Amino acid sequence: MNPSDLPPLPLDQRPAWKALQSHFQSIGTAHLRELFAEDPERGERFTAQAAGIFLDYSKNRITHETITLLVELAEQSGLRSRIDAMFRGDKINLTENRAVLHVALRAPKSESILVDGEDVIPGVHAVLDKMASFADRVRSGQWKGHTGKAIRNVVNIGIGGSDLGPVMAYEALKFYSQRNLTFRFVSNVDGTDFSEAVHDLNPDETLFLVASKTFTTQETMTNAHSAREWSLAGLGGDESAVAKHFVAISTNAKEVASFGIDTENMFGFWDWVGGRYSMDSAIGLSTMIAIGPENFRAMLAGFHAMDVHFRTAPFEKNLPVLLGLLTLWYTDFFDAQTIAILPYEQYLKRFPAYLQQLTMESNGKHVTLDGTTVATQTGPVYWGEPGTNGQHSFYQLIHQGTRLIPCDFIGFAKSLNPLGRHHDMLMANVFAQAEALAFGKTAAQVRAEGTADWLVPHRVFEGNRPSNVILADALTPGVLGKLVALYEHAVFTQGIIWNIDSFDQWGVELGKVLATKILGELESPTEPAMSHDTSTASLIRRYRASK
Ligand code: G6Q
Repeated sequence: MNPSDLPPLPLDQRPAWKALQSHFQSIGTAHLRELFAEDPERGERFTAQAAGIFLDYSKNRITHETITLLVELAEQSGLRSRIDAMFRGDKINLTENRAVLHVALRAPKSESILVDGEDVIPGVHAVLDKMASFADRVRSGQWKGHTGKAIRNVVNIGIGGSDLGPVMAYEALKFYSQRNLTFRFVSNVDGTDFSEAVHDLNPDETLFLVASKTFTTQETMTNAHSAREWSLAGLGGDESAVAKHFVAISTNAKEVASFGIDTENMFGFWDWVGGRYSMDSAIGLSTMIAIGPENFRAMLAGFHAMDVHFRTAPFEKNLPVLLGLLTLWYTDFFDAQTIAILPYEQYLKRFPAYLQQLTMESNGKHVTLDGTTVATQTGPVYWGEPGTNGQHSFYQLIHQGTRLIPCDFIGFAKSLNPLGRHHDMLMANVFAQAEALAFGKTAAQVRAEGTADWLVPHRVFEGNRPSNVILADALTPGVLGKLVALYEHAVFTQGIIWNIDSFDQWGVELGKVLATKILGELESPTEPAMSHDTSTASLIRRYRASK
């Protein structure tokens, strides 16, 4: 083992951590007004850019010393060697004994990454080519349904990582989508989700993409079976229709075949692709059908550009590292509980939901890799809405509430739908909100406006509320790839410092097991013998009595 691969000291014993603790005592209460007054150039200096993504992080409660110490912390945590280990294909997902290679999904053909001695890149490109030829056939109308009609509707059935990426990317890149095709996304086991999705669709023009890495997920398989029944009912019951109306995206050929889908119509991927990191794999088939293979490849190139930056840029200029470190700074030192993601771009309306899974499933962990309880807080809660809507609802709490909520504003120089003054208005709000949060409005300023004394406290804005502003030229497929990769690697950076496994998700297991047991009790024709607590048992009895 390379000495740099040795596990780091426990977080609270790393020298930079200790230095940050005392540094926090001196800077923790400093106001952004003072920080800007002391260093008028910080607005230019605390910025970084890479691959066309610009980050202004000057409105954070930091000084140069903060960044220096945070970067030292990253180094003392072994971030550099862990990045290399991920890109090399090492099995860094320790609890599942798996490599973590979403970066291979967007690597060019010329690269080579070995997993268990085998180069995975040729397989990645073979699947991409198969997806492209299928996507082209659907888009051109060449792929016919059972009755000879072209496909007009594509329904992705999947959940979690097999849904959130596809739906987010479809919404984000709708501008580039083929408009004579309708896309729907079914995820919830609630029958309403499926029923509403197909309500106005004709089975003979509808293609289902069953997206499930394991092909055993209860919600997805239940929806897929209902889709099968719905299709066959509308197509005269001929089982051979399934081949024309269902394709599978999975790693599990056996289960795909037993569902009745020809494995010829299966798009594979690999166990080294985690669900929440899978939108670049075959799980992105709906995205590719919507925007076309060329745009999909442009998206992958965007991801790759950010990968290269993350892997090679010095930490103090490294966008994902900076973003990850700043989040850790607020989470662990300011005790911030949440991070708001505020895209000022309507097409990014599902981006906060997507990041919720990426960040919270990855870093919502309470033990380190060696199984001991963490000494600090780990992953914060992510949430958000596209601007400007949030301004008229929850921004009140961000501006004047009692909690510190660091915000990421995301904006674009150009609108994809230029319309009168709309875009300038939209962007004026980005800059205004970040400015208002940082600098606020003092009692003296409020009084000077002639406000009655009793009203002054209500109208004061304390300010000192931190934010990042992320800017790009326009929301292209490539830029979307860069933005997602930016957050993926920021999550990675944090996970390495916290020394947790960002790539497992054991926390979703217990509820699944209990639900399976309870389902049997809900459906039992006779009163089931139950061993639950009294609350759960009486809820089950009440439901059984009234269903
Ligand atoms: C993501 C998780 C989880 C997963 C879903 C769907 O990282 O693993 O959200 O994507 O549970 O799993 P399948 O694709 O196997 O159906």
